[in-house]
Amino acid sequence: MTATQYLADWRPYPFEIAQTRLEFDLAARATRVRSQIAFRRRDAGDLVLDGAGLRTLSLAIDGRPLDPALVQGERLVIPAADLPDAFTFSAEVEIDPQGNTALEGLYLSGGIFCTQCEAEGFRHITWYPDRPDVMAPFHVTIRSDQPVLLSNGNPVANAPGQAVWHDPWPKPAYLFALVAGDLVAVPDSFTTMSGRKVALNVWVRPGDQDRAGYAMESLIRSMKWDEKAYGREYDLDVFNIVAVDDFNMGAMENKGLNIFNSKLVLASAETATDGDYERIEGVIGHEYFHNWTGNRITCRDWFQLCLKEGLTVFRDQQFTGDMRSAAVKRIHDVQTLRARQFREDAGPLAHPPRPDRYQEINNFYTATVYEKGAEVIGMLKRLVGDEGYRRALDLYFDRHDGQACTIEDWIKVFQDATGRDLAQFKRWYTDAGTPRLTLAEDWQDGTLTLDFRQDTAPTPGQPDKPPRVIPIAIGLIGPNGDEVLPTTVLEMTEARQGFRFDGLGARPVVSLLRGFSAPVTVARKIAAQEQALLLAHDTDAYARWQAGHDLALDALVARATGTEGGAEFSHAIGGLLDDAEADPAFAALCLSLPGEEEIATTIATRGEIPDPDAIHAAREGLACDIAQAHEPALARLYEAMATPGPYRPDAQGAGRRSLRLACLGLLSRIDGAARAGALFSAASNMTERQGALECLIAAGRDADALEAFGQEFAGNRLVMDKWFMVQPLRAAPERAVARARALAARPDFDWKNPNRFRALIGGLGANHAAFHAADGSGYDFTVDWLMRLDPVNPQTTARMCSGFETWTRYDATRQAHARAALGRLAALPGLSRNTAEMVTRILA
Ligand code: 0A1
Ligand code: ZN
Repeated sequence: MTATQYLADWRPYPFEIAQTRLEFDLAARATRVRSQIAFRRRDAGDLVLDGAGLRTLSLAIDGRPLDPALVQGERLVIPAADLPDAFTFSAEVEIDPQGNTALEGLYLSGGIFCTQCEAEGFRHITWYPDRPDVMAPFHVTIRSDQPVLLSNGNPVANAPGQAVWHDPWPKPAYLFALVAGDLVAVPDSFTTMSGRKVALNVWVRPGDQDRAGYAMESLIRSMKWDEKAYGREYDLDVFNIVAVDDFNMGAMENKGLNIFNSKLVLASAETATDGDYERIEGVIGHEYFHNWTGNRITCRDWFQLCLKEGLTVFRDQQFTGDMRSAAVKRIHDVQTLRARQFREDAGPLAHPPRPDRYQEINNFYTATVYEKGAEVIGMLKRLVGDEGYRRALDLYFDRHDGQACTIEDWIKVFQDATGRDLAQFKRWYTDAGTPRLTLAEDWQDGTLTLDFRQDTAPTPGQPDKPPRVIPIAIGLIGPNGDEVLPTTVLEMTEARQGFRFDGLGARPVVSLLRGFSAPVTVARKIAAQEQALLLAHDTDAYARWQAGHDLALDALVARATGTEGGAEFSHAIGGLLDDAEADPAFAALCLSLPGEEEIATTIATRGEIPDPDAIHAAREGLACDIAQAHEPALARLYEAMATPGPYRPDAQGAGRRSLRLACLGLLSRIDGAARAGALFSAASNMTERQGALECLIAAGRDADALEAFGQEFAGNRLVMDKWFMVQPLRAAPERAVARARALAARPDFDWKNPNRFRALIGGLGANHAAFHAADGSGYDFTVDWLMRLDPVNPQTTARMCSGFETWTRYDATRQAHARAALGRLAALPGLSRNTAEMVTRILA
């Protein structure tokens, strides 16, 4: 059993590092790493270093060899008594990059040497204080016959067979990176606001250059944006981005040398969708923005992860909002938060944005730390205003540059910059769970009284939930559709609190939680006609969309639980379609019905047991009814939203294509997927081709298209990932598991590649009715593959366990199947610490 780490146990490291020198002699099976670390004592204590899976060849202090018996498992402890106040620790170790299938530390991806050190990967490279509060300048020498040799910082020397890099900015080991391989650069440059010329490179495999241009453009936009929006300038002579095919996550912000999953770099009209382009821009921005929020100012310990991640997600969301449509971006972000974070917060894996304990830190790169962490910052900004936010951020950068910080430091800069007491606000960081906001309204003689209550259900280890500060942005819409109160932020601090609005002529409709001003769920009684009024007239785009979404959700829940529903929604859609062309992206959002997972969550929240098959049937039925009721308008829009001319991945074109595909999705239910078949053959961009293919699969008319697609893109891994993903995802639930099994048996199901594994196993997991098949086949298939992957790649296995986090909300038969499947996984001999922690928490 692994030990739990506690926030309360953090102690300062007793040494600081003046410099870290590393020398690598790269070889696939036996890489030699020599290190020299210049330590200086700061406090009393032993020298404790971390190391895992190293073949240690020598250890020394100031050249005097150390007794190998000082190695205790994954720690090397050198007693304080044996150490002067300043000394150099040196080590030589051997590691096996080719055998490193876990993709943590130094590994090989398609012949390219690369690293992943966050959170605790550096200990797989050499002995080191592998903790984020120990920062040092790095001097790195790489010897290898690979043509391109990269590390962090600035190049010092570069000759065939050897390169030397120096990174002057003190950094923790998790930001170390090394890349060596046969790579080509797409180069450009950027001159910062103070005139520093920075050489930029996006490194890809030969032949992929023509798909790296968008990543480079996104990088330049990110660098400009951070100067303008936050006054943050880049601080080295070079900035390198490398794309690799085997990567556990999206990308990594290593100082001056970002390493990316190739799917977040490579894009062309023929191979990437509008969604892919938007993600590339957002993640390139995210990693770049980490240079200040994460690298220059890092985390004191891993409990503080949301200090860098919540803030950097918040910044990348702002960036995308500025580059594209802010309203559409906000709605997308709310959808993701609800789908992933609310679900996490409501189940056995719930934890606060700043957890106070963990077993395996890699299991805490979660929607709560990232996306809820960002929402919490959005609330702070709403509470202190734009000016206050800017002052606080300026103070944060001034005060903490070069430091490893905590959430307390972060909150204090807001207090100091704005004079506001944030003691109660801090609960958003320390308390898990999504508050539920209940609104009761009273109307009398021109006065509207809003009576709010907040309550949060207990979460694992946190039975009591004191009230939080909730910024509730509202507006009031008169019965004729006019706004009678513009956006006003109510600050709720009590468990129950009332707000009065006097002097109103007629009873208005409350436009609630405008802009999604707090990450809460809402319970209110509102008539369908009032929702329709908001959908038609609300001035806040999020609230408008939400009104339509709630109408749809109510209809779907009614249908899935045996009643009628959908007339009001269908009527409202009629109005929406009439002026859809004015804002196609928004119309597309409104036309896309809530997903089956969300319907299940809503039913469970109302205290009932969701039936996945009934939910699927309800959604199909409503889609069909809408298509039938509005066929002429949908058909007209489908034609009108064609985007002639060369493909451009901008927000405008993407908006038109998203409306076109929303119409196609509905029409395919009633035209035998004829339009989808035609579009699949005619489309020249991947957005429309994939969209059409998904419709064909859902309609069961996919054989020819899949064959053609598979042949055309057999040589393109990223596109074939789509091919593997859309089949289990879109297939009718009764066919999806069999389909997934057949795909898994193919020789090109390269399951050790995380993208391919996630495409197929995750594709099925996202098909709600198939994953939760009543006979347990979805659970069994998934667990069979998790058991196979765990010994090879524990991190990706553990992350994918979260598909099971909702298992207790289903009926007894499904629960029994899920418990049995998870039990098999738990019993796997040698189960990794990562997966063991996840299964234990899910079954608790
Ligand atoms: N810090 C990166 C994401 C990342 C996190 C963990 C990893 O390995 C466990 C890898 C990447 C980011 O936020 O983009
Ligand atoms: Zn990040």
